[in-house]
Amino acid sequence: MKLSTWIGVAAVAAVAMLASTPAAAQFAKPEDAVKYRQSAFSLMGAHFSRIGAVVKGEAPYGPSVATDAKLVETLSHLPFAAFVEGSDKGDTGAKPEIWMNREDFDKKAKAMQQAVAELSRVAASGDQGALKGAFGDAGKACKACHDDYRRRR
Ligand code: ASC
Repeated sequence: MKLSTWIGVAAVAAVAMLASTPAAAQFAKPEDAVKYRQSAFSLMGAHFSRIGAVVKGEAPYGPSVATDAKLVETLSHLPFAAFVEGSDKGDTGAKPEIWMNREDFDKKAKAMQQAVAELSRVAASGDQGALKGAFGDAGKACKACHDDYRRRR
């Protein structure tokens, strides 16, 4: 095998190893996982709220809607790998029920990811009339999880 082929094979193997690293191994301490997911949710909330302001007529409709929606879509893929075992304690609003009903939690997470992907699609299409509905659906998907799995703080 040529050297360049070997380098290619090694690179693919390295990426595959990184991608399959268990989520827990990506965080030195449970608090790091809590901080990571809170950061992602905080950014999601900030950009989602900006779209909310447009939907409510408090801010003008414009290209920022598509940018904000794309960010929310991208960010929606970050938090869930950080719900590692043992990170239900400390400064977190995550209820222990997440780890007791992981399948349902993951299902709701996926539903949210699909709803914000649809919101992003609508926002990118420039169809202003469809924005409110897609925003509402995404908000409902956020809330479905919060109702069951987020502690009031
Ligand atoms: C937000 C935000 C949430 C969701 C949720 C939707 O802007 O910070 O957590 O929307 O309230 O129901």
